[in-house]
Formats: sequence, C-alpha cells, structure tokens
Amino acid sequence: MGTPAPFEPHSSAASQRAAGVQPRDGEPAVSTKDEIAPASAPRYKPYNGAAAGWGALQSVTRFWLGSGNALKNIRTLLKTNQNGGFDCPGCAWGESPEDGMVKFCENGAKAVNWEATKRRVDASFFARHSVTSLLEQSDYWLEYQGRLTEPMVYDAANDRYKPIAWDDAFALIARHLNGLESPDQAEFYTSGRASNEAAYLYQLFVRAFGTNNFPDCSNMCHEASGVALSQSIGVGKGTVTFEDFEHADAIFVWGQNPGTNHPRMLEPLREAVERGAQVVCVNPLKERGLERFQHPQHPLEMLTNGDRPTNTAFFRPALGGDMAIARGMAKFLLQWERDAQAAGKPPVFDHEFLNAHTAAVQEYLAAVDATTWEHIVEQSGLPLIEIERAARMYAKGTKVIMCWAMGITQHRHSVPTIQELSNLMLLRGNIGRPGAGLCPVRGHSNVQGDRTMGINERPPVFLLDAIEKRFGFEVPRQQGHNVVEAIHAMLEGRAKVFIALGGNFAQATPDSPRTAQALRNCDLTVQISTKLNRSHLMHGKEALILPCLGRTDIDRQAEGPQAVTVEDSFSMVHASFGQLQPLSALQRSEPAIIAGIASATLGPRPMDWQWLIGDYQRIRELIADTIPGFTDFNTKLNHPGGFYLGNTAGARRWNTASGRANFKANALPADLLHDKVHETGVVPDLILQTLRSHDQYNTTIYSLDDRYRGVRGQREVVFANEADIIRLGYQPGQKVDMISVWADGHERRVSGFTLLPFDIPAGQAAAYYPETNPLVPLESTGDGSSTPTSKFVAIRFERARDNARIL
Ligand SMILES: Nc1nc2c(c(=O)[nH]1)N[C@H]1C(S)=C(S)[C@@H](COP(=O)(O)OP(=O)(O)OC[C@H]3O[C@@H](n4cnc5c(=O)[nH]c(N)nc54)[C@H](O)[C@@H]3O)O[C@H]1N2
Ligand SMILES: Nc1nc2c(c(=O)[nH]1)N[C@H]1C(S)=C(S)[C@@H](COP(=O)(O)OP(=O)(O)OC[C@H]3O[C@@H](n4cnc5c(=O)[nH]c(N)nc54)[C@H](O)[C@@H]3O)O[C@H]1N2
Ligand SMILES: [Mo]
Repeated sequence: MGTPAPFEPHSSAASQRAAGVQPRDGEPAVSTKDEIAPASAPRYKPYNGAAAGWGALQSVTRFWLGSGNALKNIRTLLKTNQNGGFDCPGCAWGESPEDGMVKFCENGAKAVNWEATKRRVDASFFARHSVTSLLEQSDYWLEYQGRLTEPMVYDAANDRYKPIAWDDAFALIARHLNGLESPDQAEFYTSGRASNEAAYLYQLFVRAFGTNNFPDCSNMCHEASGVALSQSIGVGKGTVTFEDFEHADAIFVWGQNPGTNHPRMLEPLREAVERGAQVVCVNPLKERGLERFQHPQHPLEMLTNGDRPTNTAFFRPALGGDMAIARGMAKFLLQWERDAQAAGKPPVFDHEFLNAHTAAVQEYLAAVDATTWEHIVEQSGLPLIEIERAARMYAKGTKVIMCWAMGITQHRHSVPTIQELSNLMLLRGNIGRPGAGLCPVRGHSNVQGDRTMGINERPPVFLLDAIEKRFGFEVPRQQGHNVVEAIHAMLEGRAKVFIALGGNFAQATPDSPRTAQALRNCDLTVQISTKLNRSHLMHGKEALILPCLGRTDIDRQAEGPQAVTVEDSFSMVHASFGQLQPLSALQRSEPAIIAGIASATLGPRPMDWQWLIGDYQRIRELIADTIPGFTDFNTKLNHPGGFYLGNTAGARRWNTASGRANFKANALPADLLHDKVHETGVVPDLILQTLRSHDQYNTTIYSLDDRYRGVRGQREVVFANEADIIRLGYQPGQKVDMISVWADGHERRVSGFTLLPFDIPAGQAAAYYPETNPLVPLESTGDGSSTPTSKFVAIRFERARDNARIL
C-alpha cells in the first residue's frame, strides 16, 4: 500500500470538546481558574523516526514543562526504579537487579509527570462545576485538571460534589455496607496500581466483611493468561526472569506493542538482535517499536540519529489468527519429527522432557493431526510458507522465549490460544530452562502482585485456609464476581454498593452506556483515586471521592515514612519509596483509607486496623504468615533490587492435578465470528481491534497525539486499509459512525470517527480505547476468562451525519 497522504482536518467539534474549549449550557466555556488541556491541531502524517530516541526526548520535555513541576519532577524521575527510589507507576516490565543505570522510559516519565502535577482538584473546583457539566468534558480534560486533594461527597440537591470529613465518609460507607442484606451485594474493584500492602489489607477487609466479590482490572487484561497457564503448567504467571532475555536465541513477541506500552523491553529485544538471536514479531500492525529503536541513553546513536532493528521477522496475522499460526507451527514440527525419525536423524521434539515432565502429548498430537492445513491458513491470515518460516525459526532455537499481551488475551479463544503457545514450547522443552520460557507481559505496575496478595474472585483454597487459620474468622468460600458479572449484578439490582480501589471502571469496561447504568443503579459508589475521571461522574445515588497518595508521594504514618512493595512480570518483589511532599494534608494513603473503611465497618476485627497501618512492616508480617514465598518478607526487602518469589514451572515443578505439565488438545475455533454476529444476518464491514495510542495510559489520556502512527491532535479516528475504505464506498478522511454487529436488540454506536488510511491487513480496523468501548458487547467475552473481546469487534460503518470531506 502507498504512503497515506498527510491531511489536516479543520478543528472539529470533537477535538474542540476533547481540548475542553466548547461552551456548556449555563456556564462559561472554561472557568479562568481551570486549565485548558493543550492540544495540537488535528493532523495525520506518517512518522519516519525510530522508536524512542529524539522523538521521545522531545515528548518527555514537553510533559516536564507541562506538569508545572519541572525541576522537582526531573529529580523524582532520577529516582525511578532505583534502590531507595520508587517503582515506576507505568508498566510491569522488570529490571535487571544488577544494573546500575537510570531506568526510565518516555512513557514512565509521562506517568510520573502526570501524577506529580501541581494542579489540584479541590473543593473550589467542584463548587465551580456541576457533575452534569463535567460529564461534557473529555477524559483528557478531566484528568488534566490535577490531583484530587480532599474527600468529597455528592450533593444531589446541587448536582455537585462538596467536602466531607474523612470520618464522616467512612461512617457513610459503613452504614451502607452494614445495611446490606448480604455482603455479596457489594462489589470491591481493584486496579493494578495498588501496592501489595494496600491489596492485602483490602482483601482481608473484604473477606472479613464476607464476600469474594473482587472484580479487578486483570479480568479485562491477562485473565486468560492466568487461567490458561494454571491448567497447562500449574502456575498462572510467566516462567522467565529478566536474565533469561540475555540468553535466549529466539524471542517471539505476540500481540504486543512494547514501543508504547513496555518501552524498557525494546533494549533487550535490540540486544537480542545484535547478538544474532531471532526476534519474531506477530502483529497485524507494524508497530514502530517492533521495527527500529534509537537508544536515548547512547550518546553516539543519538548524535548520529542512528537506530537499530528490533526484529528479524515480522508476521501479520488476521485478528484472532494466532492460535491457528501456533497450531500450524506445531503441525510442521510434527511433520519434521516424523521425517527425522524415518531418516534416523536427531529428533525435533525434546523426548527426555516429554517423558519426564508432560502429560497428554499423544492426545495433543492427535488434535494437531486432525487440524487441516486449510483451516490453519484460512484462520491465521498467513500463507503456509510464512507459518513454515515461523516454525523453522522456532525449531532452530534451543532457548526460546514467548511473550504476549493484549493482542492474544482479549479474544473469545484466548485461553486455548495461550495453551497452544504453551503446547508449542513444551514440545521442545522450552519451559524451565535458562534463556527459555513463557512471558505474559503484564500491564499495570502491580497487577501481578495484587493477584498474589489475594485480589481474586475465584480464590485458591490454600489462600482461604491460610487466612482462616491466621485470623480465626470464617472466610467466604463461594466464588465472587468478576468485572462482567459485577456489571450484570449492578444492572439487575443484585449489587448495591460499589467501591473502587483505583482505576476508572466506567471507562475501562465494555458496553459503556450499560456500565454507566449499572453504576447509577447503586445506592453508594466510592472511588479511591488520585485524579478525576468519568467514574466519579457516573455515580450511585450517594457517592464519595476519596483522594489518595500515589506511588511518587511520601507516605507518612505513625512510625514514619513508609515503603510499599510491588511485584513485576518476572515475579521480582521490591520496595518503593515515595519522594514528593504530598500536595495536600488531606490526601491519605491507600492502606490508611482501607483501614478507615474497615474500622468503621467492622471495628477492630480481625485486627486493630489503625495499629496495622502505623508501620507497613506489620502488614508485611501478615503477608509473610499467609502468602507462599513471603517468609521473612521484611528482611528480604533489604536486598538491593528486591527478591525473586520463585516460580514452580520455571523450576520444572508442576502444580497441576496430573503433577505434570499438561498438553491441552483444544480444537481451533470452527469460526471466529460469534453466533450473535451471524444471527443478525449482516456481514460485518470490518473486524475492529481497540488499542492504545502512544500518549495514553489506559483511560488516562496524556495528549491527543499518537506519534508513531502519525496522528496528532485527535483520537476519534479509525485506521483502515485504503482498499477497504474504497471498497466500502468511502474516501480517506471521511467521517463515519461505527456500529457493532451483535444480535441482542441493543444498538452500539460511536459517531463521527475519521477514516484514516493505514498499513493494516485487509478486513481489519483499529481504533483507540476507551472511546470505542461502547462498541464492545458485555456478553462478548473470552471462554474461560470472561475477558471482554476488545481485540475482535465485528462492526459496520455508516456515513456520519457531519460527513464533510476533510482531506
Ligand atoms: N504507555 C502505556 N503503557 C502501558 C499501558 C498504556 O495504556 N500506556 N497499559 C498497560 C496495560 S494495563 C497493559 S495490559 C499493557 C498493554 O500492552 P499491549 O498489549 O501492547 O497494548 P495494546 O495497545 O492493547 O496493544 C495490543 C497489540 O496487539 C496487537 N493485536 C491486536 N489484535 C491482535 C491479534 O489478534 N493478534 C496479534 N498477534 N496481535 C494483535 C495490536 O496491533 C497491538 O500492537 O500495557 C501497559 N503499559
Ligand atoms: N476496549 C478496551 N477496553 C479495555 C482494554 C482494551 O485494550 N480495549 N484494556 C483493558 C485493560 S488491559 C485494563 S488493565 C483496564 C484498565 O482499567 P483501570 O485500571 O480501571 O483503568 P486506568 O485507566 O488504569 O485507571 C486510571 C485511574 O486510576 C486512578 N489512579 C491512578 N493512579 C492511582 C493510584 O496510585 N491509586 C489509586 N487509588 N488510583 C489511581 C486515577 O484516578 C485514574 O483516573 O482497561 C481494560 N479495558
Ligand atoms: Mo492491562
């Protein structure tokens, strides 16, 4: 496909709204006291630079200056991921514990600056804006206003939030919780930034209160990885460590965009290419970070504006085609194994490993035989010769790592897809060997730790037993609600109280209007947050906003400043010390807020909550008593770089019912399109994946730009293949509505999205999350994972009402 011509739309109503400059009924456009979130003019022009490098430095500088706290934030940034500093609140990528380098990346810098702003959202802000008027503002504008600085309660008479004393807020929560007919009528959401200490305290309180209703962001994220790997290899986490990347001779990166979402991963990828290892990317989009990388900390490379490749092969599948690719690779391996046997050559499979460590390989190989090449090619979207090439690259490696992220986990058949990756790795003994293993690259900086601490609606029995034994209360044993189940429960009035430890539930979840209704049905919604977001505005009959400290803030308790701990994608646990004076004396730490709610609701049961939070070492002692791998927690933390939690599968111990690593003989889906799509009788125009721009952190929008994809000043865009745009009767730059194809009587539509011609395989479209979440049906979820299928939404286009050609 040719390079798309640059075009610059007129400043559209949507972008103006995004920039927060449009007038609202009865109020001035933007009060002079509020910040207007700056935005560049909408523009679309291919970006030719490498990932990171100068582009990143320019961008970071802009954010530094924009935070209003430039000098302080530079000092803060230098403490990122350093011993004695704080853990980057960005992603969950790990660090080499030995490395002394300054470890931050462009997007980590943005995350720090965003949190460490001087701007404040206080009582006077809420006095100026009704909730209805705030609902008109974009997500970008809402968070841009600054940090929440005092507890607020919704005042229905004025449609405004007004200040409330902390103790009154806790009493209000306690009254609602204790007034429920059953503890299962409350939902306790967690987002993955919560520290181990906060998460542990939260699950202890909620279980003492009497429910396992723990919907959490993981349900929308790597849930499928946890479910699939627990069944296959007996542990729901990745098996590799940071050092393994230095020894691998092949690294596969499936459905992941590390240049934006895990930028510190680019360095090991580029190093792997330099030492002659294969780096094989499987992604429909040629994401820039998977192509070229300019190291911001290599002076020569920066001065010469040079860069290095980050892959040795790139395969571009159909959306949801990865299981078919992996199955095809396995089918080639099986063919070569049989050829080798017949010719008396060395085997392709690792028979010693298969015999000693695995179960059900014969059933699996029968399933491979039963899968036809036609089915594999049709579903993968790749010609057979490319699948063969991928299989050769895999078979050549003696130490292979497979990484993946949301391109794999947000499909209906994600669990079988991940199990197929595991099958492929088991065939050649690539699990539990140095330089090899499975690596689900996690999202939020402590999402993995939160699960380890017991944020789990389907808790393992050993955890419940340990809590019961340690604290002497009867723990709830029945399964709780995940995110989708929680939304249904609130919609149907079965849940009446919603409490969120972080996150932005209203925007992160699917089927936005239904989720909003679910929250509005509640008697009470409570948001423990750092910044204003839409979830504060989609509230229950009564509502609280409780402002908390972030990872960068100094957390002072009775016994002095406290550290918290987090776990990264490589099961490394380390301490994090806040560095900045909190913006307001009224902000409280997450553990302190949980303790406040718990004391008010349960009294000193099962512990004196206030005493516990006086020194977080006391919480860590409880963790040590109840969570495997944390014995001597407080002592182990003294080790620079933290400590390794251990991984049973990584040590070739298999925590499965069979006591072995299980091959899983899943069939390829007969058809990727759901029955609910077929039932409509409509042939979808395209299949849409919803993804992240370079300037966002989930629902937090840092700017309206997406540098590597060439987009500036706008987010309401849809990337499509130029040939598809023409075939469907449109022209590049036109505006369309997108409508989901799904037979259940609900219309799901987003309006006025600009069609951008893009290098994307035919039949596919891509658009940003969260703007496209109204298109994802609540019932379209992963089998076994219940994760919304955010990477596979059947859509059709309609001409937008405002369809001026804007080329
Ligand atoms: N700066 C920044 N960092 C972040 C985040 C952020 O929003 N901003 N979010 C954090 C979180 S919570 C998470 S979970 C991670 C997310 O990290 P990613 O998973 O990298 O995030 P996405 O933007 O959803 O990108 C998905 C990638 O998968 C590809 N893809 C989509 N569908 C398919 C498919 O069917 N097959 C294949 N092979 N590829 C596919 C897309 O083209 C895209 O490159 O990042 C974390 N880090
Ligand atoms: N369509 C579509 N939907 C998706 C996805 C997708 O790819 N496509 N991705 C899914 C994924 S992978 C994830 S993880 C979820 C993310 O879902 P969430 O984790 O719920 O959303 P975030 O946008 O990360 O939450 C941002 C808010 O968290 C609060 N916050 C920030 N830092 C802190 C802190 O330190 N403490 C507290 N208490 N609050 C804090 C701020 O108020 C901020 O507004 O979204 C999911 N939704
Ligand atoms: Mo995530």
